[in-house]
Formats: sequence, C-alpha cells, structure tokens
Amino acid sequence: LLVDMDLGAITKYSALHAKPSGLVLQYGTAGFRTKAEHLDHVMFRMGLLAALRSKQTKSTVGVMVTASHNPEEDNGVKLVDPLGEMLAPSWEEHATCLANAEEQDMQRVLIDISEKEAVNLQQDAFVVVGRDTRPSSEKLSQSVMDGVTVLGGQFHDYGLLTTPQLHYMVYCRNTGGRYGKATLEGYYQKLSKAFVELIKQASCSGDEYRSLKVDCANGIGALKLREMEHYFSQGLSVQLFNDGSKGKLNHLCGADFVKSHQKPPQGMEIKSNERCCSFDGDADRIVYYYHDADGHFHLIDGDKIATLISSFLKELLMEIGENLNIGVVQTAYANGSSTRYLEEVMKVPVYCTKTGVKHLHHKAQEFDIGVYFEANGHGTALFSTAVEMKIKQSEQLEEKKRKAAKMLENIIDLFNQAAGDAISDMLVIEAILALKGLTVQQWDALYTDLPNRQLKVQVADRRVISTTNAERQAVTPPGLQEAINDLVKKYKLSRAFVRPSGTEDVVRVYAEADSQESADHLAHEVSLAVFQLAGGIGERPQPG
Ligand code: G16
Repeated sequence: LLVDMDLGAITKYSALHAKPSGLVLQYGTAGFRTKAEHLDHVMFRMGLLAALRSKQTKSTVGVMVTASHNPEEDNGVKLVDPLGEMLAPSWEEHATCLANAEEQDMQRVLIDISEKEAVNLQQDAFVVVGRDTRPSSEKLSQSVMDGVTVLGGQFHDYGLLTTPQLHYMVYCRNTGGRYGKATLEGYYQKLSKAFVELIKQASCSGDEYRSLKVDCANGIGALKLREMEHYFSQGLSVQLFNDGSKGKLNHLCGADFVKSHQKPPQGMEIKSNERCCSFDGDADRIVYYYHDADGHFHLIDGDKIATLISSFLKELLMEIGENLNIGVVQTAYANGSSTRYLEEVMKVPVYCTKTGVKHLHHKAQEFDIGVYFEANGHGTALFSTAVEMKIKQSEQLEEKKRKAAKMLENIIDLFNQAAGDAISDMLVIEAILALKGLTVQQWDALYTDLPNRQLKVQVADRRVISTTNAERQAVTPPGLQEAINDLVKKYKLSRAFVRPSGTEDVVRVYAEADSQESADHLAHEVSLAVFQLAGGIGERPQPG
C-alpha cells in the first residue's frame, strides 16, 4: 500500500491545507458544516477521501461544496456516492477520522482506511465537483480538486450547480447514461420534456396554473432556474425573487426561513391566493405558501407535498390496475395531522426515520414507490424496477390504462431519484396541480396542520443530548425526557421532542399542540428544560 501512495506528495500538499490545531469536526446530517475559514483542510481531505471511495467502488463519486440553508459565512461539503445517494455511513466515520487527524497522522489514517475498505490504490479514480454561490466556495472546491489530484485521481469540475444537480450527474455517469445525460443540458431537457408532456394532458391548463412566484434564497437555485426556464416555459412561467442580485444568501428568505418562521420571505410581493414557493440555499428543499383573501399566511410544507404526490401516484397505480405497493417516509418533524391523514384517509403506510435524507432515502427504497419528505421540504419519490417493468408492459393495456402508464412514466422522469430537488419537485407539484385541476387552497385544505413551533437552544456541547426512537425521545441528559413528558401532559393534542442539530451548533426543539398559543408555550417550556438540563449558554430562552 505504501508504495502505491505518493506519501511525499500527500505530506507536502497537506501542509498547504493545514488543519487548525485542536479543531474537531463531525460528519453531520449532511456532511461537514462550519465557518468557511475553518474548512480548507477538510476540503482537501475530502478530495483524498472521494478519490479513495471512487477507487474502491470503481465508480464516479461526487463532492458538493455547500452549506445549504446555513448563513453565508458558513460552508460545508457533502459527498455523493455512486448511485447519487449520500455517502455510506461507514465512510462517514472515515471522513470524520480523516478530517480530524493531526498533520503527522494523516498518512496512517489514509492507509488505515485503504486497508479496512480494501481499496485497490492502483485503480483509477474519478470525482465530479460542484459548488454553490457562496463567496468562499470557489477556493474551497479548488482544495477538493487538489486532494483528488494528489491521490492520482481525475476530476471534472462542474462549477456552479445545485446540490441535486450534482447528485444527478453522479447517477447518470454510473448508469451508462440510462438515467440521463450527465450535463446541465441533459438535466434541463430530461425534466422539461417530462413536464411539458404531463402538462399537455391537463384538461385545464389555463392561466391560473401557469405562473408561479419563486423565492430563490439568493442562492444557486436562481441561476439554474434562469438557465432552465425557457425549456419549460410553454407549461409554466416562473417569476424569480431573491435571485442574488442584492440580498444575502438565506437571509430573511429561503425555504428554511419560511418554514421555521412560518412567514413569507422578504423581497416578495404576494397577492391573495397567488401560488408561491421558496428554495433553500442549494436548491434541494422547497416549500409552498400563499396569502388568503384575509391576508393570512398559509404554509404548505414537505408533509403536504408528500401527501399531494403520494395521493396522485396512488391514483395512477389504481387506474393502471397494478398491485404495486407505495409507502411514505417522514421524520419526527412531520405534522401529526399529516401522518393521520396519510394513514387513516389515504390508507398509505407511513414510516418515521431519523432526520437526514440518507435515512429517509434508504427506507423509501423498500417500496415499489417510496415517497419521502422531511417537513422542511427536502424529499423526492423513488421507483423500483418493478414499476418500470409494468410501464414497459403497458403497451398491451386498454387505452385508459395506457394513458395512466404514460403519465407515470413521465412523472418518474420528472423526479430526481438521486436526491430531493427543489426544481424537480416544483415541476412535479405544478404538473400534479394542473392535472388534478387543484388550486393552492384546495391542496392546502386536504388537512389542517396542528399548530407547531420550532426553536433553537444554545448549549455548551450539544452532544450531551442523545436520542432514540427516531429522535422522538431523549435518552440523555438524565431527567430531560421526564421533564418533556410532564410538559406535554399540560396541553391537548400535544407532542414535543428535542435533538442536537447535525448542521448547526444548536439543539432543536419541536412542539405541536391544539392551538398556536399552546404550541408556543410548550416549545418555550421545553427550551427552558433543555437550557437547564443540557448546559445552556448565553441568554435564557425568552417566551415569544
Ligand atoms: C440538511 C439535511 C436535511 C436536514 C437538515 C437539517 O439539509 O440534508 O436532511 O433536515 O439539514 O438538519 P439538522 O436538523 O440536523 O440541522 P440542508 O438543506 O441544510 O442540506
């Protein structure tokens, strides 16, 4: 092994991307994330790791430089596995070891990983790299490429991309082009063709379905949607806001802001009953919203998106007359009303996993059609080969069934099956609304969300909180779960949980109850319990 690695070069280049001593980082919910100035060494080392993973799998892997919903000063890196999925958990551990190794231990850690994973170092490596619009991203992505090169790997730099576009590129490259062409043009054409085909089937494709306001969080989504819009403009016209021309990334806008504050983004004028949506900073999440005639704001989050999509897909399956199973995957953040609606009204099985697309994605793969969405708007649908086979056989079916099968074929093409994708999900939603003749209010009225509140609490070390049961119960620190149980009992239809964030240095608190006032009170009381029992720092959580 030693002979196959140019240890001299590794040491030399590693010193140029030196690790600040004492800094310890963890591969979190979606890779490493922290202040951009602390990440140069992590990027170089993730370049090394990506090259090893590529050699091991004999496939292209991806590295995306982004901190998604985090503030502009942060940055981060997500590694993409050969089928466009998030990095495998065992490799997350390697990533953490490598990122935290002191300079003198680097060689040993690299050799350890190569031995444990039986990496053939003589194998070629190919890594594709993408980045978001943060000012720090260009230089950091260069460090990734330095790392790939030092291990003798080759790379293709896609430059500015949304995160899901990079996932798509990786998937295309490793499936011999069967999934699509690994270019932006290929992505735009594949999705737009499917969208336009679907829209043609809509009986009422009149004006009310044709325009949508999009808040792009001042991020990469704006650039890519601009490039793409003329491909699908015959089916939908989009009006872009927060396109990065003035405001700061994710500041008072974007999907994370809209979902967590339950209010519209700044910089967007909304007339009553107009359909609007927000992307996050790297365009892998989407939420919808509108103002009703009385000026009240209504949020349509990932749960309601999952409901719309799964009910549409279920109806299509019934029309085709196929006995294929469909399941929905959510997390603890899913609104209680959505779970009830899916299970009791739609009669669809619902599963709960830990936060993080990697967990939801794997569960969703167990079904013929697996729809997964986090309440924050991160999600997609996955289709098994059994579904594709049925579509192929549909030529022999009667016309009505054939039409439904064709629709299913197009909708499969419209989803990004590699990862949750704001642009793809937006087009899926727009197509379904048009096909079903649904207004945004009718969609919203499927069920009524239980009032809820999310808060963040600062603690000295958020790792003191550990959880179980898909993050719905705290195991440590002692007494915290008992305190939450007692607080929850005070309110009707209530539920609350806490968990350490894997992307920000905070503890997240979620509460829902029968009224907004109760949800707000409960969330505040739980925050105080976290502050007291889990080592809160700074100001005590204030009500409101
Ligand atoms: C990432 C993950 C999501 C997760 C979110 C928040 O989103 O991809 O699955 O829901 O972080 O995670 P946490 O609560 O652990 O901070 P993004 O859009 O920021 O990449």
